[in-house]
Order: sequence, then structure tokens, then C-alpha cells
Amino acid sequence: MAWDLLLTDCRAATMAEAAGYGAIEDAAIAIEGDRIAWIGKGADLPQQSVKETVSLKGRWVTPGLIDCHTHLVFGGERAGEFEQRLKGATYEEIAKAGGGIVSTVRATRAASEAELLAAATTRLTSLMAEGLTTIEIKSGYGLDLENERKQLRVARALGRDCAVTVKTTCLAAHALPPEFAGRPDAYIDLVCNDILPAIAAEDLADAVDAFSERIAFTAEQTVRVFDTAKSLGLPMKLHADQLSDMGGAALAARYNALSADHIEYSSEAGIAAMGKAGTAAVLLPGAFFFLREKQLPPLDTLRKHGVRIAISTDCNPGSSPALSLLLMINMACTLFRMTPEETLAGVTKNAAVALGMGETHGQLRVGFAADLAIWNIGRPAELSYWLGGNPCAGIVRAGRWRSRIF
Ligand code: DI6
Ligand code: FE
Repeated sequence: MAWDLLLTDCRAATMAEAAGYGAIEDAAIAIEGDRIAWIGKGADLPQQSVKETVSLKGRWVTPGLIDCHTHLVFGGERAGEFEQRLKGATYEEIAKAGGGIVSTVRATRAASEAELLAAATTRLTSLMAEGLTTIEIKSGYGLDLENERKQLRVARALGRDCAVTVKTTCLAAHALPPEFAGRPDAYIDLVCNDILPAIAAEDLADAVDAFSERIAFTAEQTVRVFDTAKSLGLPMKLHADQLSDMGGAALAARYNALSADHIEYSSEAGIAAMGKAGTAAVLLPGAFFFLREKQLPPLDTLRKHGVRIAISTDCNPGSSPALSLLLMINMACTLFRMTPEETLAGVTKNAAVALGMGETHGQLRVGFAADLAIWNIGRPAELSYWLGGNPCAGIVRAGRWRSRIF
């Protein structure tokens, strides 16, 4: 059988070793169908017939980037709240006064599916230009069955239209919708009895998420959502300990969740439980930066307990209107003191783990998805070094060229 595509004369950051880049100098990468068929030193390349051979002239290749936590599909924007915050109002004050997430809920409910799709496509295009080949997209601005379904359908449509792999997550337990004011348990009843079963039956969600926080849902309410997800056979993720320690990390670990996200305020016991359960940490430096938070995520504790650390945009209109995953890994280095190796792992193999795709995506390895990004850089650390700009020179997704500008 012939290989479909052979990339020669490149340098590969395979991310296939326990630590570091797993770099191969003078590498070649062969692709058959949508999988990597061979990777190694060009000198060791076996004789094989090939349909297309492309010399990358010394360029670096990495796994296609993975953004594992986004709220990409929403109506409107919240630049007005940004201005309020610059005058001194806090994110929590704005949320309590009926702004915040609920204002995006109003705009999302009012938007048609076509309008949501057009706005989300524009945002996705920016992310994809930087070598993104997989993205997770959450609902959570509908907060009733019809509108949660609408958001998730748009997310599924993006996956069909845009040559990117989309994983969807139902975040119906994101905020209390105004019609349930003062009745959070009644809303959780609706989520558990109606919304999640219907979404699961229509195969609109690949996972279930919840926002466990003072301004959102309690640990007990989160447990009800998780028990429902478990009974529906859906894996879990959690917005945990972002603004206060709610015991979210330990709760996520107890349910073997794929990931606990934010976790700035998580305790060491919670982090240790994540390490044991194999629950990944998803750190979101864009939200930390944009809300001007002071509490750093517990990096040393995460490292000590061997928790896999992913980095993501958290792209959303309130706390992180971020459209660049490369800027996020710069911030993870400058703000969180992560290393460039750690942050590249955070947007490749560890992001894949946070989506339950660690066995097939996020590394350049034989049998893994042929999703890769080609870069005009001298060394991998450049990916987390520049503030803006885009060194991406080409993208292969599912074995096919999606862009090639060299
Ligand atoms: N945490 C976040 O950072 C986003 N959602 C969440 O639970 C913020 C969403 C928003 O402000 O619209
Ligand atoms: Fe989020």
C-alpha cells in the first residue's frame, strides 16, 4: 500500500516522551488515510511508494493544537461590562446585579441558529489559523432545553463545516436562568430530568460540565448533575475552585472526571485526588489575566502529584474573550511560570487527555490522528514566546492539507 503524504526534512516535536518535546531532528512523517503511518529520522525511512512528498525545508512540526475548554457559541459581546470593570466593578458584582453570564443568556436565546453559527465561525477561524485541529465547545448560555440544544447543534455544525474536530459539552448547570430566580434546586431538577436526558438521546453532547461556585451551583447540586451524567454514560468536566475553594477538585476526582478546570483555589488534598484519579487540570490564563485575578493556580502541587496540565483559551464573552491559543501559552509561561515544554504539552497531548482523546490525538506517533501543524520557527519555545503574530506555515488535518502557505 502507498502512503498518501510524506513530509521530509523537518524537525518534529512529537510530544511522545514523558517530558520535553520528544524532538526528532532531520525527521520524516508519513501519513496514510487520516493516521500517521510512520515517523522517525529521515535516514531510517523505509522504501515505500508515496502519492505526495513535500520537503518542509527544516521547518518544525507539532501535533495540531487542541483547545480543550471553550464557550465559543454565544450571542452578543460584553465589552460594556469590561468598561464597568475598568471603573471598579467586580465580575461577581456584575453577575449578582443581573449582568454577567445571564446577559449573554439573553443574547444567545434571542439569536437564531444561523446568527450563532456565523459569529462562532468567525471566532473559530482565528483560532484555526494558529494550527488548531481540535476544539471543545460548551453550551451553557441557553439554560433551557430548546436553547441548550440550539447551542450544541451549532457546535456540531461547526465540526461538520470547518475541517476541525469538535467535542461538545453540555454546561446547562452554568448559571441560574432568570425564570428560576431563588429556585436553584428546581432548575437542577430541570437539568437532570429533562435537559441532560434529551441532549444525550439526541447525541448532542460528548461530556457534561457544571460551574461549582458561590455565584453558580453548590457541591450538592453539582453531585446531582454528575450522578445524572454518569447514569447517561457521559464523562464529566468541572469548572472548579475558580473564585473560591468549593472542594471542586476533589469532587471531580471522585467522579473520575476527565478534567477539573480553573482550580486556582483548589487544596492540596483535592489536587492529590486528581493525580490518583487521572483527572487532568485545565488552566485558563486568559480568564486569570482578563479578570486580573491574583490567586495563581497551584503549579508546584500539580507537578508534585503528577497531574496532567492542559492550557486553554476559555473563549467566552465575559471572563476570557481570547481568540489566540498561542497567546494563552505565552501567558501560562509569563503569569503561571510554566515552561514552554509544559505549555506545548498543555495544548497538545494533555489537552487531548482532558477530552478523553489521549490515546489517539495530541502526539506525533504511529497510529495517532494525522493532525499536525507546521511552523516557521527556529525552536519550539518560540511558540510561547511571541506576543501576537502567527508563525503557522501549514496545517494537515485528518491526513489532508487544510492550509499550506510555503
Ligand atoms: N467560568 C468562566 O470563566 C466562564 N464560565 C464559567 O463558568 C465565564 C462565562 C461568562 O462570564 O460568560
Ligand atoms: Fe469556562
